[in-house]
Amino acid sequence: MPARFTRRQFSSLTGSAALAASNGPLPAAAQASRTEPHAVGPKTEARTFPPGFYWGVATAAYQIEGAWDEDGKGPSIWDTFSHTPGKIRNGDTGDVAVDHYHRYKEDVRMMKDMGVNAYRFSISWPRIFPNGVGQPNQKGLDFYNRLVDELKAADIEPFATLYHWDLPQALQDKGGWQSRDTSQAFGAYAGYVAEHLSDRVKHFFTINEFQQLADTGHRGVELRIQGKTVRLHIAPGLTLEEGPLNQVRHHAILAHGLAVQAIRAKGRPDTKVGPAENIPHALPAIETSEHVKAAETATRALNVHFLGPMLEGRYDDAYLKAAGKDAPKFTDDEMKVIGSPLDFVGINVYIPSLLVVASDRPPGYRAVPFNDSHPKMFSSWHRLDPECQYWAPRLLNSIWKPKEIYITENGCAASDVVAADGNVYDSDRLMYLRNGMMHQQRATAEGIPLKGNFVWSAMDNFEWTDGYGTRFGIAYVDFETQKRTPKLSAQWFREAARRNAVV
Ligand code: PNW
Repeated sequence: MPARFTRRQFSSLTGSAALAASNGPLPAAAQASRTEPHAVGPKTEARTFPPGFYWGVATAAYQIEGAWDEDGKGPSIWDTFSHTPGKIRNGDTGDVAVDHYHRYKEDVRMMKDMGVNAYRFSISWPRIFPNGVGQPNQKGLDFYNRLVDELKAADIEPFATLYHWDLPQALQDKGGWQSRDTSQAFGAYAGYVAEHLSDRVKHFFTINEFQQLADTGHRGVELRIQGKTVRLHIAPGLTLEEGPLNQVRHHAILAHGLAVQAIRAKGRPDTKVGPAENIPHALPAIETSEHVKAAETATRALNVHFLGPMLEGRYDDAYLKAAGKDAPKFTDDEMKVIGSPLDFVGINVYIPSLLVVASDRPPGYRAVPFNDSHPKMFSSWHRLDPECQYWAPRLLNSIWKPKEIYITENGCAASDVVAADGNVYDSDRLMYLRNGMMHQQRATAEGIPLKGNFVWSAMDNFEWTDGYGTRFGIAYVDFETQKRTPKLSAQWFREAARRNAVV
């Protein structure tokens, strides 16, 4: 069964005949209002994105590929973690996932049908270097060659992420991100991939979500959501003290910088590179210059470990002072590498870290609590604030002025089920994406260089410690049969992408 929209699915939902039949013709008042000066109607000009905006979807290797030990792939820390009893809900693993390794052609076709013009996927480091370093595995590279060719043939722009958490286990066994050698190995791997793919892949993201790599993997993080504490702890599942954790954080940004330099050295001259960071940021409670300034100050303070040093080439003095003996060990040369100039900054935008107001006292802002009744989406940690999609790029832009910005992830989980008519009516995701993209559109209208958005995710997949219990796709996947069914949100996406506007 090819994963295309069936004519029946489309016409039953979007066809005008069906609409007229179920809802009747537009009431006279609504028709008349179209000609009035303050008409609210089907005009979308005001919600249009700049020409060339990328309407993308995103995935990650471990979450979709499966084929965990095929064609010479080495094990990653996620293979180890998911094979450890008790780590993943229901004992799920990514061994098969959604079998994208074998079904990539069908998946590219489905994305094309969903109106996607850019696809962010990640490359599995242990497929290319089974031991992390040393001899590359040609069969692993071949998979990505085939995928990229398929995307190009479908006119979908490939955006490749080099690290989406699946560190080769062989490197973990030698200290993982606690060792500086891992940063060096990542640089070499990035250069190798750029050398072989940059004739077709023009955009590379180095590392996905530095805080998850470092903090969530090496200590665990806690959030307060609706009055409850939510704890997240992912592979390799270590619990480090502050000093070693700061060193892991440092090695992650060093790896990023070494990858940027390797891509410049080995890739084609027109290759662009940047990080994909889950930018912690503050929302101003009220949009006045003093509260916005407070949100800027807070956002800068929230980014002292990762984006700050990457974009400024130095650690914040107050951070180093406060860390004291736990501060990372680093050299001036390393800071130059970390601050390597970037072509763009990718940001995953899900939740604000803080809601702030201005304060006369240091540090110049005051966090106000989120109400226990503040709404959330289906994931335990997912506080709902569509405004993020405006404030994250705006604050990133005003603090660091990157050349270009991409929203590399934006989406939500939902309790999706297949209805009797075969459709998946993900009303909450539809609401979420539409509202979020209104705020992205505002950012572009104000001149913020936001060039594209990648919905997380193209299809349901292995949601890390939640296993297959939390669905993020705009296409539904039956995990037994691997059948793909684009959801209602995919139909919305297709129409919005076609009109390059929020609809
Ligand atoms: C991201 N939070 O993880 C990852 O990049 C994806 O692989 C993942 O599937 C997706 O978002 C959905 O979870 C996040 O607590 C995990 O704010 C946690 C948070 C944000 C992103």
